[in-house]
Amino acid sequence: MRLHECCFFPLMVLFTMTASAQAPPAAKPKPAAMPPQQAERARPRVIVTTDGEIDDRCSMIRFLLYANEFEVEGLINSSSRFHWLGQTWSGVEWINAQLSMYDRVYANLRKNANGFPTPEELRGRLYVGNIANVGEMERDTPGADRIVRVLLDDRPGPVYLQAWGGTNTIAKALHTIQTQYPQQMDKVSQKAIVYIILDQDDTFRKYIEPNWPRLQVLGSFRQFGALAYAWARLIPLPHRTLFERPWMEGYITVDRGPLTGAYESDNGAFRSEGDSPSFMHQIEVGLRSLENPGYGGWGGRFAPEKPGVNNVWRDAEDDGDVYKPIWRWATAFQNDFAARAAWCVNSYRDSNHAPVLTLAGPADVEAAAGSAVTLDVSGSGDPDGNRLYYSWWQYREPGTYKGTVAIRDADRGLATVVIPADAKPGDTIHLIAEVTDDGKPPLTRYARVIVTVRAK
Ligand SMILES: [Ca+2]
Ligand SMILES: [Ca+2]
Repeated sequence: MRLHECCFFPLMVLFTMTASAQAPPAAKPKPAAMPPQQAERARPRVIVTTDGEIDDRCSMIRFLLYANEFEVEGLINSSSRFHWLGQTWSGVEWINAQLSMYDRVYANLRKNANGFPTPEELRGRLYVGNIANVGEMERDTPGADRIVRVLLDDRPGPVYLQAWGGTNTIAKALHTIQTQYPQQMDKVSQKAIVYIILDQDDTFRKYIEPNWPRLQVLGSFRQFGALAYAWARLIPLPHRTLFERPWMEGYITVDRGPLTGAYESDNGAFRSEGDSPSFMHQIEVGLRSLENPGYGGWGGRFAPEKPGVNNVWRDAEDDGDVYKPIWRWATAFQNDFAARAAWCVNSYRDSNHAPVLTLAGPADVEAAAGSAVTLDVSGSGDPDGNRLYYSWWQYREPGTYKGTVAIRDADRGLATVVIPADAKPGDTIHLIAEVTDDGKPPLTRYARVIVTVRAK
């Protein structure tokens, strides 16, 4: 192991000590030497459009470490109001350069998880989109054409169109569909989901929003800031520790091979990955965040912008903090990033892999006020045989019941929640099982049970 075990995150030590006093020892299956062959699940189809800013380049390294979680249908250069051809433009070769680094760690990544695309497959998905100017959506480009082909194909959606820069290449593709295949607009409105970071040109508000009123758009117009250049001001302690230089050098950028070695840190610290929420939203960790933009997950949480008028969702707040829907998960997603950085150089046996949660019973439950609901993930396991620590908690903001519920045995796999007497029929209560292993780094997965209150 090359991990620096001396500087482990202090909160986890505290959490581990507290939990170990109460939690029963979990069964220790024999650690496997290879990634378990899991049933093939449908992976989200994704298309990245990027303006190549330094923080896009940081985000792309994280993206490539998660490439097995997606069907990568396109990696497309686009412009933004910050960058276009000839204007602080980093060229189109940087993705190729990163794929060369990916090539060098690919064999090791495959030892640790199934489904990583070959470097050749990813190279075959590189396209140049609309880069000639800010907001340029007149030219036919290979990038825009690629988006058209994927949206019109016979395979099911959703297809996530990620705007790491401007939405202009996506807008060009949608305009082509509107003018050449108008009978396909309903299908495409159902199939595509656009995830916008910041809104970096005027093609969304001027073209996409008025012409595609039923297309689902997730606008991380402010929330992405938690992972952008101002992270040190917006992410509170103790999470912030996992972005500072000692942690980044200890777990990501040093001794983890050429891919994360190419990470353009800020004097050793996390620089900015403002665009990462657009794909972290689609990493399946059990939070059910793809079911409804209001549920929330690693890519943030959203609320309808103009209900009944359009299908645009934007930055929701947790506890009055627009950044919290992202930073509340930061310790977990940074440790997950660290595990994947270690996958680049370590064998399966010397790496950590996430717990696999098993929820007994339905994830959607109806219960009357005053009744008790059993919450059971006690059948969960860990592919490395790690011990598991459990925390059940109420994610209050996505639910319509705004009071607090009491959870009995919240630090056990098997817990009970009593539905409060003042909960009204139709109210919803979101309960999260957060399950963390004792591997290095510790890895977390989740289950979400949504209780809908019914009449007695
Ligand atoms: Ca960008
Ligand atoms: Ca593990």
